[in-house]
Amino acid sequence: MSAKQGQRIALFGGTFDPIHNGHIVLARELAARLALDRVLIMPTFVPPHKIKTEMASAVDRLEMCRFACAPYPELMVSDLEINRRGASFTVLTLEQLHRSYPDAELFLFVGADMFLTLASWYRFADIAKLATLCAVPRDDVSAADLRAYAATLEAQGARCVIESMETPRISSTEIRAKARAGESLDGLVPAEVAAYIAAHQVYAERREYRDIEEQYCDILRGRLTPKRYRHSLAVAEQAEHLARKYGVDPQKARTAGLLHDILKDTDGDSQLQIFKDFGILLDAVEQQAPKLWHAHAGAVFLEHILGITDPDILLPIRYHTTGRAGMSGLEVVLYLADFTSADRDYPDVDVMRELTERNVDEAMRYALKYTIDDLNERGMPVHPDTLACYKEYCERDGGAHG
Ligand code: DGI
Ligand code: FE
Ligand code: FE
Repeated sequence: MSAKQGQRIALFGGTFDPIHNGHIVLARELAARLALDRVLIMPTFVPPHKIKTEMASAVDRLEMCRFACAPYPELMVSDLEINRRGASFTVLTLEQLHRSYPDAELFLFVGADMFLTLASWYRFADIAKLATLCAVPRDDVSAADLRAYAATLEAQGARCVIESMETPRISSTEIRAKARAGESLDGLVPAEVAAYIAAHQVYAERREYRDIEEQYCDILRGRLTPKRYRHSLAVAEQAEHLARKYGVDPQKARTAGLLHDILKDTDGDSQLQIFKDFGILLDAVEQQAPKLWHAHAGAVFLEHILGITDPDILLPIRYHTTGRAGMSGLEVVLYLADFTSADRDYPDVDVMRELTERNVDEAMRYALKYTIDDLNERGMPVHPDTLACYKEYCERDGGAHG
């Protein structure tokens, strides 16, 4: 992206599934009225488990935007959010734009219904500092409604612009239905977009959708080295196997195994940025041990960026490196799967595998002792969670033997 300093740049985000003439008219009209140099049309990433079957792929949504915007120099398509492969909070996207264009004045277009919820958006105060907020009234949300709400936002320091204008009433839902039925999309989308939809059968009825796991794999391939990717697949297999054996949910174990090292190959600064973005403070040992970050940052990333909400999946990932006192069955399964997956080849991996098959408590004691001894030898700090976990399993042993 290239933009001169001091430019006026607007962010126009949405699923754009597909982009249509209403979006184009709106973006161009706002660009004219607000004297904008550029409007960034930014299709949002949709996490795998939230994709509805009739949705177009991210690639198709992006391509359709590119075709639609090509004739207009003031419109520019941005793949920033889709390339991040994670749902983006508006504030994080604005911060990134601010870093890219430090002297630009930023504007944020928000749909009329969403505008009325702005005060509750993540880090709204920072959004308000970064951009002027713009909305356009519609049939169901009047200019008066928007202005009244804007006044409450302005009282919190926001700058707002409410612009009334005539734009074609077009719905993406209706376009998808027509496309599926093979009806003409004339007047609804630019001709190039209609041609793309037809040529690629973007909304065809019999479109096959890949399952969620395959889409997670896509995301992992984009973030991990080939070796670490293979490790993740192996841990998923082993976690599923152990889950069946020890009576916990095999599907959840598999998902946790697949995703447990998602940030292992992400650089330290980016991991620290994730902690910062979500207000997480590292404890003393974590601060000294970057190797521990990927588990904690990974869980935060999966929760906030990929939108995974199930604690049964998040907690095993959060604690897969240190363990902790009071681990759930799924946490133990992932912890042991990481030690015993098919790709592991440390000296006593066979002992570890044998114990894991035979007795979970003994396996945990062995793995934790191995880790603690190894860290001690290398003069590295052992995390209190690791020690508390080890202590718990040692006490359990005491109980078993009277
Ligand atoms: O990510 P993996 O390599 O698959 O495995 P992991 O998540 O168990 O990471 C192991 C690394 O984390 C290894 O380099 C040792 C380190 N580690 C594990 N527990 C502790 C620890 N480092 C410190 N400083 N303290 C710990 O308690
Ligand atoms: Fe790990
Ligand atoms: Fe691992």
